[in-house]
Amino acid sequence: MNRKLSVAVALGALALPAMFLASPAMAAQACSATVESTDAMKFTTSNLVVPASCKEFTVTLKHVGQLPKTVMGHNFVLGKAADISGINADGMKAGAAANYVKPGDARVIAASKVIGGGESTTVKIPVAKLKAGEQYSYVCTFPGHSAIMKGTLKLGT
Ligand SMILES: [Cu+2]
Repeated sequence: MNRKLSVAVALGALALPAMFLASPAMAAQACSATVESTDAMKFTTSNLVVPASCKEFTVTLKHVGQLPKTVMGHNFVLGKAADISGINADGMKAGAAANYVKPGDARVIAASKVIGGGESTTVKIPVAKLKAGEQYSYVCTFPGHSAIMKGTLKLGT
């Protein structure tokens, strides 16, 4: 089995139990999204809207490139738009061992680990922490990436 296929199979196996957990009322709006990241230091999705009916919103971060995480690592870190530059600066200082997120940073709403090419990870956003009308941002806090690797997120209806 080639690598891409085995990743797809693994993701399918993860998605199945999640579908059984969702109640019929929640099935109408997807409580998950996939964000791809690349060797060109980009997120392929630049904005996300989280349905207010979701309890948890799961983001699957995929690295569709080939470079290792020490060179072109990516993560997904969410905070209020106003907090994101501070989160990023402190995350860079925290270093690779901390996945470039300051341990215990109360401004961080959700953060994934850092992944390299061919890998994928998931991060769960607790929807109760999102307020209507507030602007949120997600970035990759790998050093030097956040200026380009960023997107906006808001709570929908
Ligand atoms: Cu990155």
